[in-house]
Amino acid sequence: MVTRRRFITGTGSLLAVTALPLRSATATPVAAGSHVPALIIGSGYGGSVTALRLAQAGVDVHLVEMGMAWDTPGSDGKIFANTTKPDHRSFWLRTRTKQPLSNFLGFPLDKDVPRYTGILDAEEFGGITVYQGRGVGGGSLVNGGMAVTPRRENFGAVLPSVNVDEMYDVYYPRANAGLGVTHVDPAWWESAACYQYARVGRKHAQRSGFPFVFVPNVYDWEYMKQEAAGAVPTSALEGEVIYGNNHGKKTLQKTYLARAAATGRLTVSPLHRVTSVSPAAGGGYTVVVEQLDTGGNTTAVKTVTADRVFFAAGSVGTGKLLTRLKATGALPHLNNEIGKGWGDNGNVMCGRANHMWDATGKLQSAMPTAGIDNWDAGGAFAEVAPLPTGIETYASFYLSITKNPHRAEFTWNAAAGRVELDWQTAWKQPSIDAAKTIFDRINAKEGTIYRTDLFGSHRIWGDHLTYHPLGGAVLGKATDNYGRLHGHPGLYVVDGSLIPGNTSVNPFVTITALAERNIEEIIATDL
Ligand code: FAE
Repeated sequence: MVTRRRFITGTGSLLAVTALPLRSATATPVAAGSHVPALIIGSGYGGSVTALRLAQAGVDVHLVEMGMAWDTPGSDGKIFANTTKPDHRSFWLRTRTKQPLSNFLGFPLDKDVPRYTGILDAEEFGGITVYQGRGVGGGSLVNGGMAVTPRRENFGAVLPSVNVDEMYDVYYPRANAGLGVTHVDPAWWESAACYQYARVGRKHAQRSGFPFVFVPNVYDWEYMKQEAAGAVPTSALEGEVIYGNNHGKKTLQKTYLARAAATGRLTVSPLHRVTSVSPAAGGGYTVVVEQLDTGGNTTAVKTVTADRVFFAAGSVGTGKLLTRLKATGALPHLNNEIGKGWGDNGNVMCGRANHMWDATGKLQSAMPTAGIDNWDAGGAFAEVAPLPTGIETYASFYLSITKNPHRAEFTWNAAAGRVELDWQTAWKQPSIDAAKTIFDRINAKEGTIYRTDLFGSHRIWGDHLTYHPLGGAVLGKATDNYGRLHGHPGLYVVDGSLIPGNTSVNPFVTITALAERNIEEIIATDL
């Protein structure tokens, strides 16, 4: 039985969030030659929290986002493409899809698509593909909405210099409220056809003696109930997730960014990419911004002066930008911690083949609700993930977050003119070992086997990728204890690059809570 006690706690007060249109804010991109008080690079969690709190403090905020606004339907009447039918909207500047689940029943799933500034970036480094959201709202546009507060006793290993009481008493509750985090109704969940896959996941976890925990989400559960009842257009129940969700998910567009826009102090520039930040002669910083078309071509280059610049381009975006700006002398006083401490949050995926009597359901909600917590004993927290193919697969699918000790570093390759990341594929072995502490036992108990057809042929582990890049400008190392970059006053890091490689659970609530904590201090002290 599901009990309230079993839910992961710490979500704090839950505010209803109203969806407001962002269009008014997106219509006026930043003008070339302008002088602005605050420029934010990137509109994910860190950027959106920073935008709201600065705007509320009376600061005019310019948010520069390289991806699209995602506020206009395509020719099919929908803003976002379906998970099972990726099209030009689905991938960032690729001519062929690179789907995280690349194969099914031995058949490769990838296909050619027109090159377009689509929503999901599969950014390839030597040893790992890093998936990231692109557009106004960043990762909130593509993620599974799992809004997990780490267990308090694990927090010290995540950010040792941060006051734990403050985080759990003030900033996690504030983040959960701002994001609109809620729990699924357990009674509905018990009988909903779209969560049969999760109930099978629970049965197998519990029969092997693992703690099964419900996790909160930012999806509008009332909307999902209506989807299941056939009363509204389907979205999560249509499998919509990694290429965007057309209805029920409370993305940052509907939460933090809508509230920031409502202050009247927010300017958003979609399809604008920051390429340089350097000290300006008269104080502040010179920011170079490229305007892009939907083919990814630069149509204009703008130079803007900003009194303060907030790096919120995500772990990879911020890590790469700062590494290049330091190495090329644009920001010469950054310290030697820049680019370091990068990790993949221990992500590894796998599937299990169930018996015919353990059907997982052809209707699967794309929003996960639960996980298997073997963090203490085996170093793994496994999300029971959907496999929304529209057919019965008899498969259970999992994304594990594991205690992986490896950390990579961004470095500037001057000859090639690019930033590289030295992560090695073999570094996933500790993650596989940790995930096996759960799934070997479940397979032994159930008399089942791993699927070998999801990531290629005869391959069990999805160990080539991460959804959760973290680190690259770590709090208390590259920055002070509140994200101020050492060496250049007025420059701040506010995103997932502050977190040194792992959060023990899905990361966006922690990124949001940390941004809430840091911006409060910065507004009080620096402005
Ligand atoms: P992020 O949200 O990545 O935002 C950075 C933004 O900066 C992006 O919009 C970029 O386009 C933009 N940008 C980058 N470079 C530039 C530049 N030079 N100029 C202008 N703009 C730029 O950063 N996490 C969870 O907690 N729960 C989940 O269920 C979950 N599921 C996920 C599923 C998928 C498929 C993926 C890809 C991620 C998932 N995540 C999940 C991870 C989560 O979305 C991610 O940790 C956060 O989005 C990171 O937040 P940041 O603010 O660091």
